[in-house]
Formats: sequence, structure tokens, C-alpha cells
Amino acid sequence: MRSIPALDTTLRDRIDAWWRAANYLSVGQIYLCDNPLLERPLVPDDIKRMRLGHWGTTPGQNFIYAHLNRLIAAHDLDMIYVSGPGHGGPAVVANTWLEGTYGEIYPDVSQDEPGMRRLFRQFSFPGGIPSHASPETPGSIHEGGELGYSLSHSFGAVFDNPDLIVACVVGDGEAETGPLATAWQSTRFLDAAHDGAVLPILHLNGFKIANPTLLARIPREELVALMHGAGWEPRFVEGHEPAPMHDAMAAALDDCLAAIRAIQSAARGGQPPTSRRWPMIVLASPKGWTGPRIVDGVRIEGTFHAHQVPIPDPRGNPEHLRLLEQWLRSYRPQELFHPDGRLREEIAALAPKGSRRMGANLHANGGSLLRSLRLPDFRAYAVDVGQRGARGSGDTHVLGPFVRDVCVLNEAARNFRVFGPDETISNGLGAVLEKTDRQWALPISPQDEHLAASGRVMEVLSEHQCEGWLEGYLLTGRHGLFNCYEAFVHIVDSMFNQHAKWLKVAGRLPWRRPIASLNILLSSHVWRQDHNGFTHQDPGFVDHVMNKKPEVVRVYLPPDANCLLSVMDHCLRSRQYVNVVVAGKHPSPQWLDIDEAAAHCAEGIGIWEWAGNEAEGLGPDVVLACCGDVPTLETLAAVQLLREHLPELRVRVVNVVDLCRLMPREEHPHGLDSSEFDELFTTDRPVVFAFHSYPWLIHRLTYRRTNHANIHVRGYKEEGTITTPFDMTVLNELDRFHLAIEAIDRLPGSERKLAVKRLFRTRLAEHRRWIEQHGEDLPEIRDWRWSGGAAPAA
Ligand SMILES: Cc1ncc(C[n+]2csc(CCOP(=O)(O)OP(=O)(O)O)c2C)c(N)n1
Repeated sequence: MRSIPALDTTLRDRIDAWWRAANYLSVGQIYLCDNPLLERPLVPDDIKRMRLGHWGTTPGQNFIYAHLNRLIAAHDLDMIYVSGPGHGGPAVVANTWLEGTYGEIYPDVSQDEPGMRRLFRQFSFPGGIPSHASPETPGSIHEGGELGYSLSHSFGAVFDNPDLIVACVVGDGEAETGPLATAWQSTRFLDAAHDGAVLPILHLNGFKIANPTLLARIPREELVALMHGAGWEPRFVEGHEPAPMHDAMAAALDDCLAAIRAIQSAARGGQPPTSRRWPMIVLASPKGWTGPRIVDGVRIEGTFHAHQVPIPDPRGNPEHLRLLEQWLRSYRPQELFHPDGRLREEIAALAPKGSRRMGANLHANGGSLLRSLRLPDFRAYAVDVGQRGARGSGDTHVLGPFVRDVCVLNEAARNFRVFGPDETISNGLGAVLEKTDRQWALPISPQDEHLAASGRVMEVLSEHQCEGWLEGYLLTGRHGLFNCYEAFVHIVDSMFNQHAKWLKVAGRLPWRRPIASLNILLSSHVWRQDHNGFTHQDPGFVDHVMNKKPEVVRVYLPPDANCLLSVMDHCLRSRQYVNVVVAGKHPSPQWLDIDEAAAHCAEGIGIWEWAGNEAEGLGPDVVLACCGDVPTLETLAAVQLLREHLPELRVRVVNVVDLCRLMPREEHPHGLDSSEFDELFTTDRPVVFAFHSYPWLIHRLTYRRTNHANIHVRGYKEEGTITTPFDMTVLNELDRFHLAIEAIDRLPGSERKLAVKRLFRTRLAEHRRWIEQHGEDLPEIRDWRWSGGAAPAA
């Protein structure tokens, strides 16, 4: 076994003192509302009434933070800290308070006795701060409330940040989650020449809330083999005696840094990325290290009982109060702080200086580094719509060259990437690969295509990694696009939740600068799953997204390629949102020329006068509304049927691009006010609304509108299988015939209308017979063209 060089004793004492100070402040946050420096014996009134927070992970994180401070200062490192078990919020807060960044951002929480009292009181307290490494925490890009995303976020942060190292604490419980288990493989995508490095510190404290952890119980050699299989070379720091643990941790960190530098300089000197392993640390230390050993006869330190608040009732139980005081005094606060609460200078000297402090590193306030993208003029990529309804090549295929050129124009700035689970080509964005590659750090075979050590496209078959990488990339001040099959984006429902929550909170903190929006392009959508069928048919992500705070979510359903271009241009310029864009990839009709599209998308909703036939001043008999590319096609086909068979019927067509326009103005900044809504949808006419997703969402958004009782929504109602594109709409009664019948049913009856309805039913029966015999749609459906209105003005 290699002997570990001992740390210089002054330095070791300083690190140990920092660690004790951070531990003291962490315990203080969990328990105390007064007497922060223990100037007198603790009394019950010094103790918070509600004692919340997580102690178990905290001393380990404090230990790591103290050692990283030494490393950063010694090597002038550009480093940020990601706390996977972010429930150890007291640790990150304590350390940023000690290094001075906390008080710089929150002057009330100053580095003195009153500030320390506030620091303690505010933690997990109404009107105070949450118990995690939340957006309020300086230096955090990762709250770590929902476990599993720390490594993905860390990798996202280092892409295109060659000098950055992210020290990422991974909980051994967190490591059991699917996203984290896959995230180890991110090494396979790291470009050591142009990206920075992630230094994972797997915190093997052995337990979760109530169970041991898998990685702590498997034989060490299996853990090593597991890590080897993902491209890591672990260094173990194991024990509980502070002095040898300090020596071991310092040596391991120095060793890791040297290994990172060696890999980077080899790659930056032009060597190909073969058979290298990135360094990592396994820190095996007791859960709740330095905390109470036994409380009420139950072992605490080194067991899962240390997870949250180890001494439950020091306010009501004198023995608990005594144990707490003993615990706090074990850190010897009088050696750490001046009587006025300031950290002693020799300990404070451990912190790096200025923006090298992890709480002040600008990468962790990414908006402050954000540069706008250089965007090509989206109009230059427009489809020429000679005839309304002309068949296009597939909307995302039109978008592809635009995204390609966004990559090209920002190549030098290296601040834009496309992420996707193996689907960039499948989703119609293949043009991007004309000018860049998919980044890949493993060997490349001659038959591989568009793989290279460096490229703007990141593809791995893990929606979690795509989403997590992109979030990390955005949170550190860059831009990107995540393209995904619509049905499988649900895999990241929960990650989206967490990001939306982060944006909401961060948006209200003046010191956090706005970051680029998270842009999610959902293609390969529910209506066109010819290859795959029912498993791939699920348009519910937008329902989920619309639950989130209106200030952070936007949902767009462009009806054609020119609208998609306009919407994407807007999304890539926007800040601090999650933009969800749903667009098809199959050839489909094109309705608006580029100027009309830009104007329509700017409004987000509008009457397509060229499609309707309402007489001036009289208003419509019926409104046919549509949202989404396939619903728009079926709506226009229904309009054409009605105009052909019931020409006296006055029809209005309303198309919705921006779903949030349907909400009341008071509830969403994009919402229409009631008079605007009534002007479009009337106050008393039937509205047949063809919607891309599940119908209930439209009711949810419009239930307060005057005419809501007359709004009849058709959408996906979970009828699906492998069948023809048109039959998918028929199965869900969103097709042109059902829409037209619905419109007729909502109007006063007549003999003629009954006859027309019968005719449409016959056509539906013909459709069924035909597809069952021929396996494809009727020629009149496949070759259907809009003939009802004028071409766009030249
Ligand atoms: C995805 C997810 N599932 C469950 C939880 C509830 N939870 C909070 S802490 C915890 C145990 C975490 O163990 P570990 O990652 O080892 O952290 P540590 O033991 O260091 O606190 C669990 C299950 C969670 N926060 N996130």
C-alpha cells in the first residue's frame, strides 16, 4: 500500500478548524434560534420549536468543502461544488458563510454574532431559507432535493468550459437512482481537449434514510470494477480519525488533480482519447460523523439514525439538551470564532480569494456569463408556400438547417449544443450533422457516422442525461436545445419539475442573473407513429408542463414549418423559461408564408380569414379552432367539407400556436383578456376545438371564459395502435368527418344537414373498409389538398 504524505501540521490544523467551524454552524442551523456562540449554557428557549434538516450527510460535505478550499487556493483552480445530497443544505450554507460570500449577498446575515444568529434562525424557518442547496444558496447550481441528477448537471457545466472543474458529491443512496447510475458513463462523451473535468466524490457514508446503501455493502473490488466500467479510477479515503483522514483526503485530491491535468494535457497536445480513466474519490466516512454517538440508548453516528435530526427533543428533554450542548462544544467554538462572532483570521485564510471562492464562482450564477446567441435570419430558411396547403418536406426537416447554422455561427463562442437520445436524425434535425458531429470519447469505427471527439451534438440513449446535461449547460450560462420523442419526454417529467421550480425561485432573486431558456422540441409526436404504435403515443407532457408557474413555462404548437422557424427563433432568444415546442417531422401541408407566420406567431393565436367564410359584420355560425399540425390539417379539411356540402354555413377558423394565450390574462402573462378571447371565440357560437393533446387541457385553460359551455374539444383520447396516419385521427374522432359532424350537431338541425352527416358517416365506413383491405389511407385522403382559399399574397 502506498504511504500517504502527511499534511503540514499548521495546514492540517487549519483545515480541521474550518471543518469544525462548518460543523458547528450546521448543527446551529438545525437547532438554535439564540445563544449562537454558546456564551452561556443552553436553555430550552435557545432551541427552535421545529427542528428540521439533515445532519447525516453534512459533516462529510463540510470535510470535502474544507479540503477543496485548500486545493483551490494552492492551485488557483476554477472550481464549483455540486451537492448531490443537497439535503445537506446546512453544509453549503455554512461554508459559504465562512468564506464570506453568504454575507456579501445577504448583508443581514453578516459574519458576526448577530449575523450568526440570523443564519441559525433563518434555516428551515418560515420566511427564511429551505433546507437544501436551493437557488438561494450562493455557488449552487443544483438543489439536490430530488436525488439523481448531480453528475449529469456537473457534466453539463463542464462542457465547453475547459478550465472548470466541478467537484460533485454523489450520495451513495443517490447513486442507486437510474439517472445517477447512468451518469457515470458521461466520461464517454467528455472532450478532454475542449471541456473541463468533473471530480466525483462518492460519499460512501453507508446509509440512506432507513437502509444501508448498495455501493457501501458490495465488496470494494466490485465497486472498483463498476467504476472502471464507466471510465473512472477511484481513490479511497476511508476512516473516521480526523488527522489521518485529513492527510488521506489532501493526498487523494492532489493525486486527482494531477491525473486530471495529465489527461487534459495529453488531449490538448493532440493525443486521441484512448483507454484513459478519469480520477474520482470514494470517501467512506461514518454517516453523521462527529455527531452524537448514542441517544436514548440508540446508536446514531455511523448508522441511518443520523440521517436527519439526531437528538430529537432538546427543548423538552433536559438530557437531550445536555447532549446537544456537549455536541456543539465538542467543536470548541471559542477557538474558531472571536467573541464578536467573526471567524478567526488564521482559519479564514483557508478560503480561496474573491471569485475563486466556490460560493462566488460566476459559473454558478450562469446568467452573469451568458452571451446572446448569434442567430441566422430564420426567414432565410422559409418554405415557399406557393399554394396554401402545399405539401412540405416535414416541419422539423425545415428547422434542421436553421439549427445547423446556429451551431455554425456560435462555433467560436462554443456556447450552443443540441442534446437528444439518439434521435437528432430521426427527429428531422439531420441537417445539423452536415456541419458538426456527435461528440464521442470512445473508439470510432469506420462504419460509424458523424462521430468525433468534439462536436455540438450530444446523443446518449438516456433522456435523463440529455436533460441533465442541458440543464447544467444552461445553468452555467450557455444555450441549447433538447429534441425528444414526444411520448418519452415523460421520462424527465420530474427533472422538468425541478428545473421549473429552480427557475421560479431563482427568478425572484435579484443577484441571480437570468439564464437561457430550456428549449424542448418534441417531435415524432402522437399522431404519426406509423412505425411504432400505441407505446409511442402519448401527448401528455404539455398537460404536465402547464401545471407549473406561468412565469416560467411556455408551450408552442406551430401548425407548419414557417411557424416552427419563427417560434424557435423566439425560444432561442428567450430567458428563464422552459419552452416546449411540439412539431411534426412528416411531410405535411404548409399554410402560411414566412411573414404571415412571423405575424401569427407573434400574436400566438388568430383567425385565419382565408380559411373561413363568415360574412362581414355577421360573425360565424360556428368556430372551428385548432392547435397542432395534425389538428390544423383535419380542421381545414373539415372546413372544406362543410363549405362544399353546406355552403350557407358561416365558418370561422381560429388557429392557436401559443397555448398559454388561452389562459386568462390574470393567470398567465400571455393570456388573452376576456374581450380578446370573446372576439375570437364569440360569446355564444359553438366552438369545435381540435387539439393535439388530451382534450381536458383545453377545458382547464378556458373554463372561465364566457363561451366555455359551447367549447367542444376533440383530442387524443388514448385510442392508438399501428395504423394509418388518418386512422389515428379517426380512432380519436379528431378527423375531418368527425369534426364536421360535431359542428353540424351543434347547430340547428335540418333535413339537409342530416343528409350531409349521413354522407360523412358513409365516408368513415369507406375509410375503414379501405384501410383494412389496402393497409394505407384512401387516395383522396392521402392526396387531399386545400382548395378553399386564396394563396398567400405574393
Ligand atoms: C429521487 C428521490 N427519491 C427519494 C428521496 C427521499 N430521500 C431523501 S434523502 C434520501 C437518502 C439519501 O441517501 P444518500 O444519497 O446516501 O444521502 P446521505 O445518506 O448522504 O444523506 C432519500 C431516499 C429523494 N430526495 N429523491
